[in-house]
Amino acid sequence: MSDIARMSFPPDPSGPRGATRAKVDRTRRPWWTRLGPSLLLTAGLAGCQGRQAVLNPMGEDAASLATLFWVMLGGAVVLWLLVTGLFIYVTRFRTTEMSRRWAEALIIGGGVIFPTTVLAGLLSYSLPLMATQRTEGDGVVVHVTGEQWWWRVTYETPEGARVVSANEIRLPVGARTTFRLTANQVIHSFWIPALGGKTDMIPGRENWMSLKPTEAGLFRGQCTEFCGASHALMAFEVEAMAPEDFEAWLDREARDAAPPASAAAERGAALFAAEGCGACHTVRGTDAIGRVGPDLTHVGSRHSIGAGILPNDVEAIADWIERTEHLKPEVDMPQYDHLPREALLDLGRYLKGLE
Ligand code: HEC
Ligand SMILES: [Cu+2]
Repeated sequence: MSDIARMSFPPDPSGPRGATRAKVDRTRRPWWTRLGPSLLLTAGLAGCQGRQAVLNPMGEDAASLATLFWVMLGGAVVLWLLVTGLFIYVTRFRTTEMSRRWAEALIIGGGVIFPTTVLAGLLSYSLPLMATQRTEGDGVVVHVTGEQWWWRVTYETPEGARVVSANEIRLPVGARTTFRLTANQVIHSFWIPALGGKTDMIPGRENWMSLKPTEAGLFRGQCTEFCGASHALMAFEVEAMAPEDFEAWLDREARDAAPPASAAAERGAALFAAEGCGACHTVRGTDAIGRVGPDLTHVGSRHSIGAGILPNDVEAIADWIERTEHLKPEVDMPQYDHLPREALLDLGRYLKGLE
């Protein structure tokens, strides 16, 4: 036995007796422990119900992908049964030798003709499914840039107006929307499982795709290309809404920021200016015009903050500003842990008020 093997498999101190006992224990295992695997499977399938689930399609493209998955799964099950059946047949029932002609027919038929037909069939079924995602949309175009580790989002209306936002995407239900995707510095990947397939975001290049939500709702998107320390903390909210609600929302999103509505929010706004937050953040209608971080003009109306990692309330915003580097390793924003909690809360009240 090598040293390593001895290290990882120390001899059982209780010797052979221990081994016998283990055997006895196994037969006495309570019946419910055998449920483990099926419980795991159930838990796994329960995951398919969530708002970030491929098998719970809320858009045209995701629906065709889900059908493709079930067709492939069905095909695989049929093939598996066929091969297993054949195997059982030749090992249990037909144990005499096969004639050479039969054997050759089986190898050529089962090993060449059959798989070629099945795979060609699947390919000709699945390839045309990509066409819709390559269909140009007809309403707004959404430009999304993968940043470190957040999403810069710009809506471009058919009239050419541009509305800047971040970390959240709103879409009209029933319309096909074009996404123009790129990245800053490293490759990211853009994926809204409930709505469709994913597309890589590559620095210096623009990829595009389109998506058509068929039902209103709040979904979750996620970066799906490892992009650094906080890759797993790079998500976003997607809200599919009725077309008229979407138009109204876009109108509001295009406006300048609301002025602070309370004394606390005013103190927060003053702190925002004094601490130099505006060097990195834009709040339209104020002196803050930075472009390093997310646009905060309407940050208060987003469903979450920090690219989908925290709820959007005064406490969470204060936490984010105080412990940014702790909440998101290697983040591009310094943390302001020197500020007293009350000041952080004022900042939170100001930002939450930017609806
Ligand atoms: C050096 C640039 C920089 C400075 C200065 C800065 N930030 Fe940030 N901020 C960022 C970046 C980058 C992000 C995105 C981080 C991420 O999610 O990966 C961010 C994110 C945020 C978010 C979350 C936005 C969203 O869409 O969820 C808030 C809120 C915020 N900053 C507030 C502040 C406040 C308040 C200050 C000043 C006290 C400040 N920031 C100073 C760069 C900066
Ligand atoms: Cu990423």
